Amino acid sequence: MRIDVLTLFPQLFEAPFSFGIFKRAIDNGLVELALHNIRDYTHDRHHTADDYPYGGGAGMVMKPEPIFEAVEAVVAGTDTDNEGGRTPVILLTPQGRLFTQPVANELAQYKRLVLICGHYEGFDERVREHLVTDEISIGDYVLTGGELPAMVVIDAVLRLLPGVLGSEDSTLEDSHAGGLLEYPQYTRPADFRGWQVPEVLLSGNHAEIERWRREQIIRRTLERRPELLDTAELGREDRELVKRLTTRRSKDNKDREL
Ligand code: 4FV
Repeated sequence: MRIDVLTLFPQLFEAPFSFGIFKRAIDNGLVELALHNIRDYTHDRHHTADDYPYGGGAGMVMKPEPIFEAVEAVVAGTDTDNEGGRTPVILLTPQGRLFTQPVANELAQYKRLVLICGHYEGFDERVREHLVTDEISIGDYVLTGGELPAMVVIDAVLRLLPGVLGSEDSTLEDSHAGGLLEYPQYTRPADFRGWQVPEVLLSGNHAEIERWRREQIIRRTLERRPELLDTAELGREDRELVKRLTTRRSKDNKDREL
């Protein structure tokens, strides 16, 4: 996969992708990360990439010209090699659709992605209207720039690509992989400060371990993110467990009220 990033601060991307898993993936040619400084597509002496908002108001707005020129230069003559159709040109913005695991899975299908990182108050609206194919938000909060959101998207997408994660790291059991939270994990020592690892995990009884883990997934999701249960694929046993746990919980609440 090739990811082109348009940013005013390309140096921000050096560190996160020059270690560990991503460095290996880039060195193994599984991933090509191309950083483009938006200022390189300005033509005035000050390399101006932002300007005052029409209609007044605080802050500055990113100018359309350098962003259009940068994207057109980056994607020029390349759309054809993307069986999946047009290369997604994605704006990182709080106004975008929420970034989730299913969105990461979707983006991981493409051979190319173009990510545009903003700063200041945001982008001239004509960038949204006439250039980008998608807008993504990593969450309902406001950051100083789109670089960290772009890194989040890159991290979540690259780890899904075949060969990026070593065999020991599987994405299959991730939280959210099946739309539910993950089961508790333990490693040695079995006794840490008197806190024991659950017996079942030391039993070697894999069927029992699988049952315990599934129950933990349901319990934890019900406790922390019950809304996820509405959209997840639940088996019959899962649904019975949810019913049992919710009835018990409402009974406990009633008892508490008494
Ligand atoms: C953001 C987010 C985000 C808004 C103003 C950059 C900042 C500044 N991007 N998910 N949340 N962007 O806060 O994607 O331009």
